[in-house]
Amino acid sequence: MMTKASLVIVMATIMVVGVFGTNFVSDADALKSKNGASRNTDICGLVLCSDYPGQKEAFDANWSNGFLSNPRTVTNVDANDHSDSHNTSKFVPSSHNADQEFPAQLDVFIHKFELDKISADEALEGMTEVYDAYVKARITSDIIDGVGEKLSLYKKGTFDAATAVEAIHLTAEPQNVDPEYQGALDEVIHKFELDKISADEALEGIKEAHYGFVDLYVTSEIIEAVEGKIALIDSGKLSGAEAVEAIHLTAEPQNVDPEYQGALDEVIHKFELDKISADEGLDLYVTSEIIEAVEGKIALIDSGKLSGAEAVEAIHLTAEPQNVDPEYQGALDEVIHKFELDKISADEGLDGITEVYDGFVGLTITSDIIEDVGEKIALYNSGKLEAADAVEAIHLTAEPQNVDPEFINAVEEHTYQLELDDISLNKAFEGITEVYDGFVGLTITSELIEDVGTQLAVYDSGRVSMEFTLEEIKEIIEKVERAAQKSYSEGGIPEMKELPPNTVDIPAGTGVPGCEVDDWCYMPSSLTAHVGDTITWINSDTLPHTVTSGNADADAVGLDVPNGFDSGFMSADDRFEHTFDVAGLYDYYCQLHPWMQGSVTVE
Ligand SMILES: [Cu+2]
Repeated sequence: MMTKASLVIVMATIMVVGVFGTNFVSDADALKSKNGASRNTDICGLVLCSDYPGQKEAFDANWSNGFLSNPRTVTNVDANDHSDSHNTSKFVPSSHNADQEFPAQLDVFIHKFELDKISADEALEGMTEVYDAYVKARITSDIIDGVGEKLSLYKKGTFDAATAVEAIHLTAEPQNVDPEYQGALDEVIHKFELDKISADEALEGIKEAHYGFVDLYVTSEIIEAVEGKIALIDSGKLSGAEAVEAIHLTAEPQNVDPEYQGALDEVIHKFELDKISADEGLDLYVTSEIIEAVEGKIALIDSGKLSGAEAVEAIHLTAEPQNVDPEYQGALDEVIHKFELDKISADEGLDGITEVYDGFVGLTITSDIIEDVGEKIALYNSGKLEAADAVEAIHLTAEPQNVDPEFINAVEEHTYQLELDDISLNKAFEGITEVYDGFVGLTITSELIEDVGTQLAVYDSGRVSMEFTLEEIKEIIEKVERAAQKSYSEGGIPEMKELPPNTVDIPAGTGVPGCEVDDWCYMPSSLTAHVGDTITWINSDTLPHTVTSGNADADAVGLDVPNGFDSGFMSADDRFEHTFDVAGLYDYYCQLHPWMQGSVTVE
């Protein structure tokens, strides 16, 4: 059993404390200091100073320059001479970008007030004029309305001048409210975590910072959520370190899931190491989608539907949804791999796959991939897919990232053979149609497969020729391929794989020009061997390649070269071997991608 106190300690140790430069002071008078450089506000125009290029110093300099070169934007308030404050503004409000323009207009007065160039009353006078200009132009927005409310609170005497300026400042820049608020709370919470203050002192400080905002009538979803926690403290449901932790997480919702996962992980890890049994509870009134999903699992345990280790595993995966698909894929792969190695039959493979599937469903854990595999199992059970077909369909469904490469490989086997004059147009077309029907028959599809299907349907309608359709299909595939190859080649020079001696790798990304620049189309591109040695080439690309004697400009290539060789079409993962019985220099290239060149020197 994990107590709340120990949970807080766990959380504290995994916690990353965000400390803002902000130093929120609830007394608005204190916001205005004697000189601009040590102002207690961290807002530079519309953004936090930490986000302003060049930060506070640059903002102050830019503001002064802007003011000197374009005093019009400062309306009727002159920093050095207040006597001309009756001058009217030439400023004309616009409606299309009011929420940028309006705060910027107010900012001029706020900034001058903060730099002690004008009094709070003068600032309010200028801001009232800006506000009135918008009201007169009948331009409104949430921000303008919010500022109007603050101005009327000032007129009613609810706010003194300096408080009103600060309230307007935050109202005009709602994007800064949460960061400022979080920063103000963080400062107190951090002191507590460093044991500099007690939990009670921390709660006092939190309330002070919180009510600083509430008293300014400034609010946000986060501020309201913290208000809820403070109400729980006042009602006695939360107290001490617990309450500080609840407020900390409420104020920084982005930290809830990582912290929750970390706390669960600690417990789960102990269980996995057989150090404890599975039983624990959380009661900080902090929630999230993940927390609610785990709550659902706990309800299943309580209802007796899940038990012991099963329940721990279900909660583990629920708390870390990013791990569901990899775990599931890994479990399926184990079974599928055995089938591919002929160690089990397709029926046995399906039994294993079904067991894995039922295992996840039994834990009420699911995902798009798990559901899609479930559909394939149902198709097999209904007799619509045969065992071996079903295994293949499930394999591709469980690893959707492999669908397009497999499809492309299968289609290109036919288009390249046609290009090499090994088969006729009719035969190639027939082969491609079969590939398409094969994937559709396995109820496996993708955008690429659907696009190819559309071209085949157009051909079936009799409106276009076989040549035209084939060209269209090749173009569709090449587009997808170019995108994939481009992303490979943008990865720079691939790392040299650890291969047995006398082995040459054909890396991914060689199907588009570029590999020749740094000479990695074949790796290594030149190799020295001895008479009688056998060299092996491995195609690690998703595209087919060849290893062919000669080069694109040679009169004779492949087997027409004395002691020459030719791999023919090598699909992904295919290997080609050649034994060199005669000493000499052997150039070779790829017939499909002639920029790919390599050589073997035989001594
Ligand atoms: Cu090639």
